[in-house]
Amino acid sequence: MKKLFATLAVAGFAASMAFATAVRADVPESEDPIIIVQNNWTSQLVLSTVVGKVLEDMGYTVEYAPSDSQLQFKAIAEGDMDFQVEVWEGSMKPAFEKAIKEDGLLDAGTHDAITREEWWVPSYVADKCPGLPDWKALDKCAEIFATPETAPKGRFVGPPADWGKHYAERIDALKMNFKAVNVGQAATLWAELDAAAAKKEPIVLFNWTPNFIEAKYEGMFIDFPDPAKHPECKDNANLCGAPRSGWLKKAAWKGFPEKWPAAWKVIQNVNFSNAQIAAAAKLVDVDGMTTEDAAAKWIADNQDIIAKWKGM
Ligand code: TMO
Repeated sequence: MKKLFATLAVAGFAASMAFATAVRADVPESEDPIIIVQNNWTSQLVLSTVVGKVLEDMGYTVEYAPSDSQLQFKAIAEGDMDFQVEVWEGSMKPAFEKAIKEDGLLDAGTHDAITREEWWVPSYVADKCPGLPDWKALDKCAEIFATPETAPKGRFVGPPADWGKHYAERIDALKMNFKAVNVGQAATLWAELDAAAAKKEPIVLFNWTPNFIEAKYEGMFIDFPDPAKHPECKDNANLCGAPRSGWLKKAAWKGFPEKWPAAWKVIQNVNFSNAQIAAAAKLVDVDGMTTEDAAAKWIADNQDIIAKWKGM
C-alpha cells in the first residue's frame, strides 16, 4: 500500500512537471527569429515594433526586415519573412490575394479598423472649389491646383510608387484635368501639405485614415465613383475610387502556426482600432518620438489589450 502510494505520488509529481514544462519551456517553440516586416509609413512601423516587443517579452527572437508593400506578400508566403501587421485593402488587395491563392500566404485576421486611402483636400480648399468632395467638382477646379510642372493641368500629389496606386491611370480612365506627381516618401506628402496649408494654397494629395493627419488638419476625401456601387470597376479599377470602408488585415507565412504556435495565437489576436492606429502615428509624426519610444509608450499605455492578445 505504501509502495503504491509512493508510486502514485511520483507519477503525479511527474505529471505536474510535464504540465509545467508544457506551459513554460515550450515557448519559444523554436529559437529561430520571427521576422517582422516593416513598411514605409509610421503606424505600420510603430505597431510592428509593438508586436515584436510583445513576442520578445514572451521569449521569442524577433528580427525586422524592410519590404515593399506590393512585393512583400510573395516574400512572406515563401518564408523570407513571417508577419506583416497592416495590410490595407485600398492599396494592397490584389497583391495580397494573389499571394494567398498562388503562394499559400496566410490571412492572419482582420483588424476592427475601417480604412480609406484616397485623394484628400484640407477643408479650406472647399471654399475655393464649390461642390467638393465630388470628384467632378474637383476636376472642374483643376486649374487652381496647377504648378509650373503641371500647368494648365492640376497637380495631384501622389504616394510613393510602392504603395501600388496608379493614379496616372485613373486620371486617364476618368479623363481628368490632372497630372499625378508622385513623392518618394510619406514625409514629402506632409511637407507639401504643411507648406500649402501655411499659405492656404489649394492642394490635393494622397492621404489615408486612420492616420495622424486627422489630429492636425480638417479635411475630406474626394468621392470618386464608389466601387461598391459600380460593378464595372471589378474589370477596370481605374474607373472607381478606392473602397470607402476598406478592411485592414494581417499576413503571415504559412509555416508560422506550426513553428511558433503560441506566437501564432497572439498575432491572430492582435487587433487595432482606428483610434489606436491614429494614436500610434501621432506619437511619432506629431509628438516627435522615435519609433522605438512610441512602441514602448504604446505598450505601457495598453497593458490590458496586450494581456488579451496573450489570452490572459
Ligand atoms: C498604405 N498606406 C496606409 C500608406 O496607404
